Amino acid sequence: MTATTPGPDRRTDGPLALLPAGLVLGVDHVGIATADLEGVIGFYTGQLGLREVHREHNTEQGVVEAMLVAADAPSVGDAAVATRLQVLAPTRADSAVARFLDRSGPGLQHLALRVSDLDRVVAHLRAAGLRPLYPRPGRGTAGSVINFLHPRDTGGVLVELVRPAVEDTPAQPGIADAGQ
Ligand code: V0V
Ligand code: CO
Repeated sequence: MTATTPGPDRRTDGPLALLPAGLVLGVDHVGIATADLEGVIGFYTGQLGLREVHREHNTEQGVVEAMLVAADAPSVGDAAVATRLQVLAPTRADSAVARFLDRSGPGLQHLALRVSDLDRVVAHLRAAGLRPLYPRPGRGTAGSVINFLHPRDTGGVLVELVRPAVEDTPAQPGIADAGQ
């Protein structure tokens, strides 16, 4: 059986014909909401050997967030290429994470897909009739830019679209503008 290699010309019909290849790169991270940041981090680092590679206070989102990676994740370049866990604790009562905790309790809050060009993906989604939450990109972790799709539009999962900061983006064969 011959392996098929995805390429820029692989889409010829159907809805995906509108989405250029090379824009959606994979799962960047999964977001876990908690009121107990240190407790959750302690579980994943202590029991499962993950390591914390980043932490910051995002005032726009009203969260403190920590990024964790598996200790044995591939280290091509750096941890930016590995799928991560993002542990989020609210810093104000009106933040999205605080509302999530009030309604649902601690647990999985969002799924983040890594994209190579956020503007193009958002434009594609708008053209398809979807409603990304932000009119302009928001500020994400470590200098990334982000937008979200409401769970009502996705079958129940809050989907984040994240374009990593340029220096965190591994080279993507065939994506000429990935570093811009
Ligand atoms: C709400 N719902 C969810 C949900 N949040 N369903 C699944 N996962 C979630 N996280 C459902 C809820 O059960 C209701 O379902 C319905 O949506 C309520 O909609 P709503 O009235 O719009 O609810 P709100 O006011 O809680 O707002 C939800 C949205 C909000 C998605 C609009 O959470 C938001 O703006 N999220 C984007 C920002 C964010 O999440 N920031 C934290 C991560 P029924 O009852 O209608 O069925 S920050 C981050 O990841 C960063 C910085 C990074 O990665 O760099
Ligand atoms: Co996130």
